[in-house]
Amino acid sequence: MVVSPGFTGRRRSGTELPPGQYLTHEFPVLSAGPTPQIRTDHWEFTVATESGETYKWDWKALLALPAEDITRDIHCVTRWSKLQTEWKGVSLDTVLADVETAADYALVHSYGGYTTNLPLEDLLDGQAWIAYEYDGEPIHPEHGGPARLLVPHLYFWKSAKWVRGMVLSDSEDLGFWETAGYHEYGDPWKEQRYAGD
Ligand SMILES: Nc1nc2c(c(=O)[nH]1)N[C@H]1C(S)=C(S)[C@@H](COP(=O)(O)O)O[C@H]1N2
Ligand SMILES: [Mo]
Repeated sequence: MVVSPGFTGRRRSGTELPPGQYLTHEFPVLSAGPTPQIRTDHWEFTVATESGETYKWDWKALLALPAEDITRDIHCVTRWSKLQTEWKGVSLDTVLADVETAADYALVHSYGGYTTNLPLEDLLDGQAWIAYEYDGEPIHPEHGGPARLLVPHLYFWKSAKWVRGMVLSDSEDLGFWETAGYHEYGDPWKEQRYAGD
C-alpha cells in the first residue's frame, strides 16, 4: 500500500475521495448475477448466531423498527464513488439489539446466493443499515430492493443487495468476492482492494 501525504486514517465524508477513486453522478449497477425478484410478503431476514439461535424478521417487522435517514458517500472497488447518497433504513444496532451474541464475524447472505464477510463490529455503532429506500423511493430491484445492506465506510461490495440474513461466528468465513481475491476487510481509505493490500 502507498501512503499518500497527509493520510490520517480518519474516515472522511462529503468532500474528499478515497485514493484511486473517481466521482460519478450516475448510479452504476454491479451485480454478479441476475436480479432476483423478491416480493416483500415473502421477504425474510434471518440472523443465526454462533450458539445456534436464529432470529427472524419479516417485512412488517422490519418496517415496524425505527428507521433513519442516511446520507453517505459510497465507494465501489471498480473505482467509482458517489457522494452524499440518500437512503432510508434500519440501523443494524436496532435490528441486532436483542440478539445475544459474542461473535466476532458476520457472513452476510443475499437472495440469489451472494455473500460477503465483515467483522460484526463494523455492522454496529451507527455504521450499517438495512436500507429499503434510495432517494426517497423504494430501492429499485437492480440496486438491491426490496432491501439491501448499506455499509458505506467499506468498499460497496460489502453492501449486500437483496439481503436475506447473516450468520454470526467466531471465525471469519470469506464471502463471494473475498474468496475470489478481494480484500477481506476493504477499507477504501487504505485502498484495501485485493487480498494483501
Ligand atoms: N447480492 C449482491 N450484492 C451486491 C453485489 C452483487 O453482485 N450481489 N455487488 C456488490 C458490488 S461489487 C457493488 S459495487 C454494489 C453495487 O451496488 P449497485 O448495483 O446498487 O450500484 O453492490 C454490492 N452488493
Ligand atoms: Mo463493486
